[in-house]
Amino acid sequence: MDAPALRAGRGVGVARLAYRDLSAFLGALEKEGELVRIRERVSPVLEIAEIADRSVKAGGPALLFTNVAGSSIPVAINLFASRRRTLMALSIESWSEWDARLEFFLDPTPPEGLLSKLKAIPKFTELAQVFPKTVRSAPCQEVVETGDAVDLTKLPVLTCWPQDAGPFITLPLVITRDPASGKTNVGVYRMQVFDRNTTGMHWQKHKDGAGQARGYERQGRRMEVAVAIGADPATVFSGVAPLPPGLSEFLLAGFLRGEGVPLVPAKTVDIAVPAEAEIVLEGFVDPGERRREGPFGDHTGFYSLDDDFPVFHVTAVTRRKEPVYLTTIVGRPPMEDGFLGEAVERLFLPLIKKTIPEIVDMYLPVEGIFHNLMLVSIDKRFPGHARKTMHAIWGTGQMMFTKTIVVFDKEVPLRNPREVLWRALTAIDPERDIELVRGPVDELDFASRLPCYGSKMGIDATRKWKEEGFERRWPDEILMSEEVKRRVDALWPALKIRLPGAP
Ligand SMILES: Cc1cc2nc3c(=O)[nH]c(=O)nc-3n(C[C@H](O)[C@H](O)[C@H](O)COP(=O)(O)O)c2cc1C
Ligand SMILES: [Mn+2]
Repeated sequence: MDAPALRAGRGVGVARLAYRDLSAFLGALEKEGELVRIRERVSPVLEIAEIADRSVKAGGPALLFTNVAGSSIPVAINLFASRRRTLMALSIESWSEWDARLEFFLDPTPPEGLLSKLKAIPKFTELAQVFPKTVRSAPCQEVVETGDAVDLTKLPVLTCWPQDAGPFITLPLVITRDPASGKTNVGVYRMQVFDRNTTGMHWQKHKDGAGQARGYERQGRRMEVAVAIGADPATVFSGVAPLPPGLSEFLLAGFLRGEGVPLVPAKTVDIAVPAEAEIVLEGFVDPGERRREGPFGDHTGFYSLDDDFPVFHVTAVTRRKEPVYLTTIVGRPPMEDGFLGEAVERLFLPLIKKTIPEIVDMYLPVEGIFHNLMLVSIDKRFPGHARKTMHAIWGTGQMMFTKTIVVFDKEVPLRNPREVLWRALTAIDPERDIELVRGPVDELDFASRLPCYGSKMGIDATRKWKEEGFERRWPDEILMSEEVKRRVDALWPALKIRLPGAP
C-alpha cells in the first residue's frame, strides 16, 4: 500500500494514506497486481456485466475496460470487489486497526494529566483537517457541457441484465441539500438513463435523499441535484454508508482519508461537488413528477419490478478531459456490493456497540443481501436480553430492515456457518424463541405483504435461563480435556495418520 501516488500519514489519530482521486486509486491497485486493463473491444450492453460477474464470483481483480463500444470513456468496475481492495480503498490496514483508531474518538474519558493531554493535541489537530474544504477550480470542471451539448448517451453506461429496462448508472453519488437545514446528503441511488438528458432517480422511501425530496415537494419547489460519477474511493464509499440523516458523508470520507474532501461549487446548481470527481451531472427533480423505472436486475438476485420514481433532468455535464466511468453491477450474491456491505458492517460495529453495548460481534452473510439475515452475538446479562437486542437493532437506522436476526451467546463464532447452524438449531424451542414483529421492510423486499411494510423475525438462540422460565437443566457441550489433547498432540506424528488437507 505504499504506491507513490499515496501520501503517507503516520499520525496516531486520523492521518491516513489518502488517494487524491480515482486515477490514484487505479494506479495503486495496478501496482499491487489488483487491476487488469482490458484492451479488447467490449460492449456495455450485457458483455461487461458478464465479464465482471464471472470475475467477482471467482475472486478476480478490478477491471478497467479501455475500449468500450459506443464511447470513448473507459469503464472501471469491481474496484471494491475483494476485502483487500476495500481496505485499500478506505485507507484501513485491518479492522482491528480501525477499531483502535475509533476507540480514541469514542472514549468518553477526557485525558488526565498534562502528559496525556499533550499527547491528545495532535489527534485533535488532525481531526480539524478532515472537514471538507472549498476550492475554486477543479479537475471535474475541465470540460463543461450545457444545453444541447448535454448527452448522457455518450457515457458508457452499462445495461447489466437481459430484462433490464435499459442502461443504469449504478454507482452515482447523488448530492442534494435539505430544504430546511441546508445540510448536504450523499447517497448512491441508481439512475436509469431514459434519454440524452433525463434519468430516473431511484432513492427509496426510507433514504435521506427521498426525505429531502419530500421537503421540496411539500413546498412545491424544484430540487437541485448534482451527481458525481467516479471519485476517490473513500468518497465513493461514503455514499453507500448508512449514516444518520444530517451526518455528513463528506465528513466520513475526510475522516477515512485523513484529509478533507475538496469540494467545488457546481456550475449551474447551488451544490458543492467533489472537485476531484471524474464526471458530474447537474440538474433538478421537479415536485410530483414520476416516471416508470425498471425493471432492474437487483442485488436481491431477482429483478426489481418496474415502478414510478422521480425524474432527474440533467442541465449540465462537467467532467475531466479524460474521465474514467466508475460503475458496478448488482445481481446474485456474491457481488461487489457484498464487499461494500461487509465494510459497512465492520466500520460501524464499534459505533453500534456504543449504543447496544451487549453486542460482541455481528455478521451479515452475503447471501442475506444485507437486510435478510443478521447474526449477532451478545454478552447476555439479564432475562430477555436477546429480545432487547433484536428490538434495539430494529430501532436503529437502516438496520430496521433486518428481516431475520439470530442472537447467540458471546462465545459463538458467527463466521463459521457449521457452528452457527448447529448452535442455533439446538438452542431453540421455536414457539418460545421466535419473536415476530411487524414494521418497515426494505423497499426491494418483494415477499412482504405490502411494499415497504411487512414482518420480521428474531430468533433467540442464546442459552435459556431459569429466570426466563427454563426449569430444565441445560447440558454442557462436549469438549475433550486439555490434558488429553496435549498427550495426543505429542503422540500424533508417531501415529502417521494422514488427514486430508493437513500439511
Ligand atoms: C451499488 C449500490 C447501489 C445502490 N442503489 C440504491 C438505489 O438504487 N436506491 C437506494 O435507495 N439505495 C441504493 N443503495 C443503497 C444506498 O446507497 C444506501 O442505503 C445509502 O446508505 C443511502 O444513503 P443515505 O443514507 O444518505 O440515504 C445502493 C447501494 C449500492 C452499494
Ligand atoms: Mn445520508
